[in-house]
Amino acid sequence: SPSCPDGRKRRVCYYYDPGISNVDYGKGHSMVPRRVAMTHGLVASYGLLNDMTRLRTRPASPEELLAFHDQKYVDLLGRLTPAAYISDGDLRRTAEEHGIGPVRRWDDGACTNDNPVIDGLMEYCLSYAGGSLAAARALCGGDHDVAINWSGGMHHACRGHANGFCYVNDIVLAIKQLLGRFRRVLYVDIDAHHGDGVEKAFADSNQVMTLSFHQYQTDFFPGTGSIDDVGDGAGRYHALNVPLKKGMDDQGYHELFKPIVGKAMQVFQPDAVVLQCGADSLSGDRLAGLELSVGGHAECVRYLRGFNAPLLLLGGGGYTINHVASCWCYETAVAVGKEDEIADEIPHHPYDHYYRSQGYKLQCRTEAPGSLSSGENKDAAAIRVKALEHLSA
Ligand code: TV1
Ligand code: CA
Ligand code: ZN
Repeated sequence: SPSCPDGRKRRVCYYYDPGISNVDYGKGHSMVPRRVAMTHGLVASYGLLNDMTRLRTRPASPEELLAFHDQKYVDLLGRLTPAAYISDGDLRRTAEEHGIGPVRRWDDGACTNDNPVIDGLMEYCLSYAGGSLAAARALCGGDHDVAINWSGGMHHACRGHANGFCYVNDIVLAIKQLLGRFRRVLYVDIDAHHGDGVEKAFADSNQVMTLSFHQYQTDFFPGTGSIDDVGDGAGRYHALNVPLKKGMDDQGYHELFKPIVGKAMQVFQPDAVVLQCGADSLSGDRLAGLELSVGGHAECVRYLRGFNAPLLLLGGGGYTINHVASCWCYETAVAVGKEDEIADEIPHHPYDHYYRSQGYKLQCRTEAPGSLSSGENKDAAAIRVKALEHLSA
């Protein structure tokens, strides 16, 4: 029987490395990798693992990171441990030059550090990058239509620099892998933050179109991604940005997302699509202020899946971890075409106590956006017009 509204089954593969549950950015840090283990626990409890091929893959090799990152930075990641960071002054200075380790110290001795020296740093990087590379290879091989790595999506990492909780840019690596087989790749980024690292890596390319939707206001990280940033040289109009005000809800979001992504699909005609599914765009996130529901967020996945191009789904941000796991589990159901079959009631499983505050419900069924009264303001309408203009240029 058909598994989705368009009657076409999708062959889905899925990467998960249980080692992620031991990765710790430090006490009080916003980034909690355990949310990926929670997602996996939910996916398993709903029986969705039976609908996907599990990618049993090796971690990436340090050499594979060199497809984007520079040698000095990869060497640093390989040598950097919490103990070596403390005992080796040269290493400490090098790490801090590359954005890793405490750089901001407060008078009271506390320090905030987006990119800490974590235990097992290189293993963690090689695992999530290896997952995105394996997922990309699965799409290149043609035996899968959708490939998922919820531990990937680290869109801020630069060639030789950690940035915004991201050490290695698995997205750039995966897109480069896809370009070995596909001529044009569309990258769509629904994380609440601007996908700056990916945009910059392909800013002068007309083979990759990058399209980021993000909260944009003074003091919101990273501060780039204005509507007027459209790429350089041959890549002009192949980088698109859709800046959003905080408070943007499902309806307002999709009045932008669908026309803009639809037009991008039409004019760019990509051979493969990468969707960074950062879940910090959900309402109630601890860092961001957008107000998507799980249903509204997953609608982005459903919409892109409907174009039938090979689709790579990656994670990203997301700081209210029970919401993140609910969202990515539901999106896994969308990928395999079971979104109408999945019960809102969360099954009993080892992580179920995390969902108490949401009444043990996935909260995936939301009211259809009203068709009459538009929730849109003038600013959003002007952004849509400009973005569509960039796509016709
Ligand atoms: C340690 C402990 C680190 C508590 C970081 C929020 C923390 C943040 C922390 C935090 C925090 C940021 C900046 C700092 C500009 C920098 C995965 C120099 C309560 C994809 C990355 C956001 C988002 C970085 C990543 C941002 C992603 N916000 N508490 N740090 N200054 N950094 O603002 O896009 O989601 O916040
Ligand atoms: Ca984004
Ligand atoms: Zn984010």
